[in-house]
Amino acid sequence: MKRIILLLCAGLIGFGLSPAQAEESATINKPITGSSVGIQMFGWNWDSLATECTNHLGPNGYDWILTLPPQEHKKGNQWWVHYQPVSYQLESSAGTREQFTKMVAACNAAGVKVITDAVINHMAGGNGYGSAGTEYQSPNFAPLFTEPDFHSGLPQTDPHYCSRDISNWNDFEERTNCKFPGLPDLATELPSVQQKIAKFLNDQLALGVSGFRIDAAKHMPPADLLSIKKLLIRDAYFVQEVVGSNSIAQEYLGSGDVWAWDQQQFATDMFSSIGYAHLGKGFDADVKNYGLGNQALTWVTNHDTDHHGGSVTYDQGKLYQMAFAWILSEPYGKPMLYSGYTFFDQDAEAPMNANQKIANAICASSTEVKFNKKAPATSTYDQGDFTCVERWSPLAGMIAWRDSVGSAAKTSVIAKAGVYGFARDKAGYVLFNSTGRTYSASKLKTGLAAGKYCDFYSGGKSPNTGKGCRGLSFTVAKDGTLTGKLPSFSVLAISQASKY
Ligand code: LM2
Ligand code: CA
Repeated sequence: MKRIILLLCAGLIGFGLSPAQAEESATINKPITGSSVGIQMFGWNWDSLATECTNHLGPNGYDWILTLPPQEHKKGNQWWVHYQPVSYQLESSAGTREQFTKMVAACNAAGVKVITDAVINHMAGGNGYGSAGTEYQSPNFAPLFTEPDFHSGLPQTDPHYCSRDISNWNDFEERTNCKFPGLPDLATELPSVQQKIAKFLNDQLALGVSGFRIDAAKHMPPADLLSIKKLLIRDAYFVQEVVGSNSIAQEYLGSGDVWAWDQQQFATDMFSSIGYAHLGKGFDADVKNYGLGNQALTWVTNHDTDHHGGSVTYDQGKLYQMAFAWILSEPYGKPMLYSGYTFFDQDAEAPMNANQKIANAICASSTEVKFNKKAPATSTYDQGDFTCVERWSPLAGMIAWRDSVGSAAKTSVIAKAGVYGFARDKAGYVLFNSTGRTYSASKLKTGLAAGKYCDFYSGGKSPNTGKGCRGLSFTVAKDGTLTGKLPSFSVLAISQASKY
């Protein structure tokens, strides 16, 4: 994609923009497609994120980041206070408005789009059961919403009136009008409420944000989200959180992209324990039933599954790293990786300063997962370490591999006892060994031309000369087959671009 950006820049410079401004504008307007790679940067404050975009996210090929919710939130030592807005001021424990603004500019200049988490279904709760939700708004600013702006504050005759918590999570009226447990539910069908939400999102768009993760989208009617979208100053990207079944997610395809929950289950099944990667064999058949077209984001874990359970995590060491490599290898979906911090208490906020602000993120020097040498499917992080997934060189290698195979179709799938692999039609080959033993591959059909190939996962071609190989080397025979040894808990990723 780099060449396209340069051309766009050249065009924009013609309109009087500096090269930096042109790069920023090209980044903001670059669409998120199947060839884009995103990463959720959970628990990162704005200052740390700004330097990470410049030094690692941009250089490693990440196209977009998902940040913490940027608005003022309820105070507390738990990460989930960010999901309880008390005003729409861009002031949070992750940083001030000024720091946020600088971060967005730095990321755009590094070619990394900024998607923020937009908590617009509700405001902060507390012991607020039955209340209209106004009492928990910021003491620092004039209250944003008044009682009739909440579903619990509507006349009881209003069809949208509801003052209790959701108990049936799939019923449309209940899941959209009642409270996400304890959280005052905004009457998002009201134009006056929609305008306030749009103003909040427009404020961010004006600062260079490219789009939003719509938090709790399942709890707002798609029609309300579309109305809000129409009030925006630009065509912003929406990815909607519709937890659970794909059939409900399908209702939201008119207002943006969604996450593929069934795919995440596959990642969990394939990489939570040693020796199950071969389950990937069933993935293509499963995808056919998703009904999400090309609007699905694929993922391994997010802040919810990371803290509450239900996914592969950093605890799984090398298997965790392989799970990310897997979503980067499949042609299906728009992959989003996850970079967070380690914890013993699942409610714990990222490490904070004495002034109750999130501390700067510190990355271990390691450029890959900190795995336990004796048990590579476990890890050796200390509490509060940042995992810094965006710095892992095996994944930077996989991003380069993904770019190099483009949209080539998947062919020649093999699956046996913890091993899974496939070709990307004449363009590349990938193989996963999730077992604790070396796998001796014999005559695997790669469809690649005969020659020597350098593996992207273990190091890739030398970046300086483009000639030597820093990783493992594999040979493809005249008949297009590969025979060689793949180490335990590892991935082989070669493509036309890694021939040397
Ligand atoms: C989401 N997606 O749709 C977020 O991904 C998820 O992280 C949010 O829940 C949720 N929706 C609401 O925005 C998190 C966290 C909850 C937490 C809420 C609100 O997973 O545990 O709920 O944020 O902070 C907490 C308490 C809960 C209490 C509630 C209200 O855990 O027990 O309910 O606050 O006081 C009475
Ligand atoms: Ca709602």
